[in-house]
Amino acid sequence: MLSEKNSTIVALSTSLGTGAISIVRLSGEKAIEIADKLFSSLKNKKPSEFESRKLELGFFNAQNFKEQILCVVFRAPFSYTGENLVEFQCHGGVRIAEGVINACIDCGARLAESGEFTKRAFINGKISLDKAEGMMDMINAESEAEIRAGFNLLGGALGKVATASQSALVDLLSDIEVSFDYPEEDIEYTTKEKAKNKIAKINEDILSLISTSNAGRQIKDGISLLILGEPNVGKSSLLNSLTKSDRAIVTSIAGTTRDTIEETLVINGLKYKIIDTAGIHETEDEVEKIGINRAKSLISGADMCLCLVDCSKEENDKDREVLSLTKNSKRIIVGNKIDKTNKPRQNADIYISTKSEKDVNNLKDLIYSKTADKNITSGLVITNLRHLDALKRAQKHLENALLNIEFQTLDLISVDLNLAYSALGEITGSTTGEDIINSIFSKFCLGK
Ligand SMILES: Nc1nc2c(ncn2[C@@H]2O[C@H](COP(=O)(O)OP(=O)(O)O)[C@@H](O)[C@H]2O)c(=O)[nH]1
Ligand SMILES: [Mg+2]
Repeated sequence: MLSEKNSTIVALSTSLGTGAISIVRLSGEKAIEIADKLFSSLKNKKPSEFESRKLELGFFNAQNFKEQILCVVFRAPFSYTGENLVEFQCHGGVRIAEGVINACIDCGARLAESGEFTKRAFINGKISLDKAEGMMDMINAESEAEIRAGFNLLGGALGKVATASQSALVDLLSDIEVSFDYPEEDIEYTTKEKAKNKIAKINEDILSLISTSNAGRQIKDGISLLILGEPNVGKSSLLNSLTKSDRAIVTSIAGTTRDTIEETLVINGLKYKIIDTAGIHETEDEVEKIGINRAKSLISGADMCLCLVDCSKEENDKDREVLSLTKNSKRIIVGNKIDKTNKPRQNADIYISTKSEKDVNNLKDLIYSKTADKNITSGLVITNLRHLDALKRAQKHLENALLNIEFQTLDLISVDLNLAYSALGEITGSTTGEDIINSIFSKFCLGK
């Protein structure tokens, strides 16, 4: 609920479990009043008398325990939520934090919902939706590239572009409004030409953002690397040696891997999703057949195929099939089992041995250099599907406006411009509906 602004909420803001300290946050109209009932400093001062943002040592008096802890008061609007906010920093441990929370609840607070502190920050204008999402992306990041993308969002890089495009649209809409007042044809004509150029410029800006979304998907989900090759060529061994794990079963029995196996790997700060597959060959085994078809069906969607061949042997039909299946894909031909031969008997882009680990690190470097385009490693990237969807809808309306401007009057164009404006506003949250806002914050962690 966006409307329930007045209740005072409380939650554990550090993670649940045993640790050095726990921080309990209390936010809302009665936060300081509640804190006054529970805490007094060593000098016998109450939180309402504390200086803002200054830690005070004192005693927390709950019904069942008395504990020496730290307390800090943030007064509205200069707090994370924009409301009065009190933080209690106590010794770590589930029971102590629980005691502090329960005491706050007994005094009139209620337990916060997931993301409710940040939702209040949004409602109070402390943070825009895109920034809040960037912060969450940083918290959940598994790679440096994700942290960078989250940091960009949190810094407002996307919000700035969206807001700039919105204000360009507002300018344009007011120009159009003026032209209604002077409807002589020549004025209409110049306004039309000007309008066309302005719309085209905004459209270009948005298209260039949309064009980063593939890189954004790769940053968030990982760049997919599909390992393909005949049975026993060393696919599962490669997955294990790239990820330094024993994730996939390795045996000398052909057909061991029947389903796809996925693992995550980070190379130079980029996340990769490695997929081990069933070996490609003719088989009567029904389960293996399904696995082989699955492997084939993944080829077109993979960001990169690693085609494994056994370079100690001559090329065979199965190798040829793998190479023909991937001929239109981005791929690296990897000659495995170089430890078994002095001279490779097949052409490959790189020769390695998963057994002796020879040149596996060079393969990582090669993978990185062939997949890390500049969209991924720098600049503003669209990593969030909600943002992408809003941009695409805005772009569609701008395109409509550009199509129609030739043979429609400007007042009709302004309908599409208004729709583009409101689609862009969904990014920062200025035009986002309550349901969507609630669903975004519900995905945040408790106490955030
Ligand atoms: N000599 C040698 N044997 C390897 C190498 N890589 C894998 N093997 C062996 O080849 C067999 C099949 O390996 P596996 O990873 O299960 O192949 P997959 O069927 O393609 O997944 C196992 O006995 C591995 O130990 C390598 O680089 N050199
Ligand atoms: Mg295998």
